Amino acid sequence: MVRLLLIQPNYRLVYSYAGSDTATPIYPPLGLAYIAAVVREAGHDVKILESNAHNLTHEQIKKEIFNYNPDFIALSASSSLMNEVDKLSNLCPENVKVILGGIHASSAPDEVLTNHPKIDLVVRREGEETIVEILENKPYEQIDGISYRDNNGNNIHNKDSKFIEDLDSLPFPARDLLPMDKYFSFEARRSPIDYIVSGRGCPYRCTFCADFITSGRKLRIRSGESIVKEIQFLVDKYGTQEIDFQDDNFTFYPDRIKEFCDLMIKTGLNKKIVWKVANGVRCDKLTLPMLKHMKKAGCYMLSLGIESGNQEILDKMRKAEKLEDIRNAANWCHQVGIESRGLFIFGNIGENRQTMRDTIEFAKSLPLDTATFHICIPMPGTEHHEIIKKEGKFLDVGFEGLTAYSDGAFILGDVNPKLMSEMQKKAYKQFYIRPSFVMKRFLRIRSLDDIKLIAKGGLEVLKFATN
Ligand code: B12
Ligand code: SF4
Repeated sequence: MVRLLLIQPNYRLVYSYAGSDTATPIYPPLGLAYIAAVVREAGHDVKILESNAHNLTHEQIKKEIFNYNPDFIALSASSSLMNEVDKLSNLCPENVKVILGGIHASSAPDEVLTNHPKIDLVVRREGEETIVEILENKPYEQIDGISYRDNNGNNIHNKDSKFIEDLDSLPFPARDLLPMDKYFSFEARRSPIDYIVSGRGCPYRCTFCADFITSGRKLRIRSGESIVKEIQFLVDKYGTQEIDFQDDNFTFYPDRIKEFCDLMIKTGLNKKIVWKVANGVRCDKLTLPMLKHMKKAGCYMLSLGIESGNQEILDKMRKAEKLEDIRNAANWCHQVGIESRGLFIFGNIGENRQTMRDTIEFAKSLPLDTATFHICIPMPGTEHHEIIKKEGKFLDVGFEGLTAYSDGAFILGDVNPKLMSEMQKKAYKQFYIRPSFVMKRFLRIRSLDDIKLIAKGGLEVLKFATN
């Protein structure tokens, strides 16, 4: 038996929603919780140090590491967290192997091994099987999906590990190792809120999206039965009242959605919790009957992955979707009473001021309840990143600059940070501060909580858009 300490870095050091600390949600690190569950099942001792939820200082983290005295320390990070990863790995004792997994490790293993000397080992893609092999001291050459330095300091990348085909066979994430009372989202309708991943991977090829790097191009889904079992467990154990699905492509298989919704209704869970998909669904996969059924099964909100209001730009980003699909989806959500949030990006391939204006006008023309306008962040491993490397220019913004509310990290054609920021602020102002929208929000007030939510959300957006 070995002791593994998993560390979730504090993402609030580099990321905030619309520039607001109080509006920034605190999410559980589900990837690490999956890893922990599997490691525990394999008979090892494991702890998750949630420095994000606890807002720990480096001094406190150092103390925790010392007290737990682990054999291995493993961290998870998105690209924007890599400077923090350096600081954390410097806190680790010399004799302890330090492992990095997650999206940045999977996208840029060479970068990690070359520029982050305290990281001994990189785990690419899904880590559940690989981590157990590492802990059980299998020789590195025999472990698929890892990258490491050989004795001469050369970077070695073993062949990829296989994706886990049967997601139902995984244990639920080890939420008992997480501070479950710390997670919150200011826009949740009910609390406590929890998060579920019901599928991994996506067959589409949107140029800006990094999901395929850890999860692959094939969508693997959990059965409706397995999801409902997890929801029931969360309701029983934590009194969960709201679920947010973090899937890459939740509605891709209509039969699975039907099975899930039928079970929610049959078990009565649709009366106990509400649920939403805030990470975004494809508009072309929604139908009116599907949305009606989802509403009956407890769904109250869907984020629509719209990205752009200009067809040519959608085509260039390989979204494989028509503006008409998007308009239908937004109208149907409105018709059945499911709130919709439009997710938009500025700075896509081929954009200019006019295409960004088209996006703002399109957003305003849809019956959306909310919208977010992100600055495009070309992440390593994505097609957009490759195109900028060849035809544009990356700006030196550091890892911290790789977030959707930073100033922008590249120049490509007409797209530059100044234009993206200007249009992002315009979009927030024009979308939220218009009489018809404000009126609609006020007409929908049902409780004191609604007023608080609208006032808080409104203030944050106003602050961001006007500063
Ligand atoms: C939830 C989420 C968030 C949450 C935070 C979640 C958290 N606790 O960190 C919030 C909303 C705060 C967020 C913010 C941002 N996010 Co985000 N987010 C996600 C999302 C949708 C789901 C993550 C998740 O839970 N996945 C499910 C679990 C099971 O998978 P996993 O985390 O990948 O873990 C598996 C493997 O990666 C691996 N693994 C992971 N960690 C480790 C560690 C070890 C040691 C090992 C062995 C293995 C391992 O094993 C796990 C199990 O198989 C992903 C998309 C996605 N599908 O993953 C984007 C994603 C990670 N986010 C992304 C981005 C760009 C951002 C933002 C920059 C966006 C912004 N608005 O500015 C910020 C940056 C925040 C930050 N600094 O980390 C990109 C990251 C690209 C990159 N190279 O960094 C992704 C991939 C989305 C995308 N389409 O491109 N995000
Ligand atoms: S943006 Fe959505 S549809 Fe496009 S590749 Fe990513 S997960 Fe798939």
